[in-house]
Amino acid sequence: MKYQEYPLERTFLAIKPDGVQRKLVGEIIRRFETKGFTLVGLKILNVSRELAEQHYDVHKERPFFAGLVEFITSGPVVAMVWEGEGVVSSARKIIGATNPLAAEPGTIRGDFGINIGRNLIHGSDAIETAQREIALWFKEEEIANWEPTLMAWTR
Ligand code: 3AN
Repeated sequence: MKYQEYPLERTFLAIKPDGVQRKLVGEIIRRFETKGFTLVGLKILNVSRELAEQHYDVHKERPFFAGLVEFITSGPVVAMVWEGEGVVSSARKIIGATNPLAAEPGTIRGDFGINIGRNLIHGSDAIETAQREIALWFKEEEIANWEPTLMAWTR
């Protein structure tokens, strides 16, 4: 049976402008690769105000909403889709707590950040959120399908 008939869990991750400007893209990708997850979507882009507002829609009533949109549109962002069993919650653990000062050492935010408004990376908080965010940021044809033989060692 084909691998595509067993779709694995997916999450959406975005390295924010601070992570890109600090040249942490390789370091961040390395952490998810070496954990064993599979990269199926990857692009660098300047985020439009419209995309930013849709992405952060759940926060639109929060006082920091304008700042969030301002920041995510301020420079290139690396948008990614990662695949693997349990990837949504595992990626959140690898990323660490929202406030980098509270994030454990060993996590991305714990190792590289100090500012809640500059917390380096976004990760979907649930499977349903991931589906919404992947559809918002990626076209169907921008997602790669790995051959089952290549996937075998992670399953
Ligand atoms: P997370 O990114 O850990 O899922 P959320 O979804 O609660 O955190 O918040 C979305 C983004 O909003 C965070 N990544 C952070 O950049 C920003 N944010 C959250 N809380 C605050 C806050 N109190 N002040 C400024 N920015 C915040």
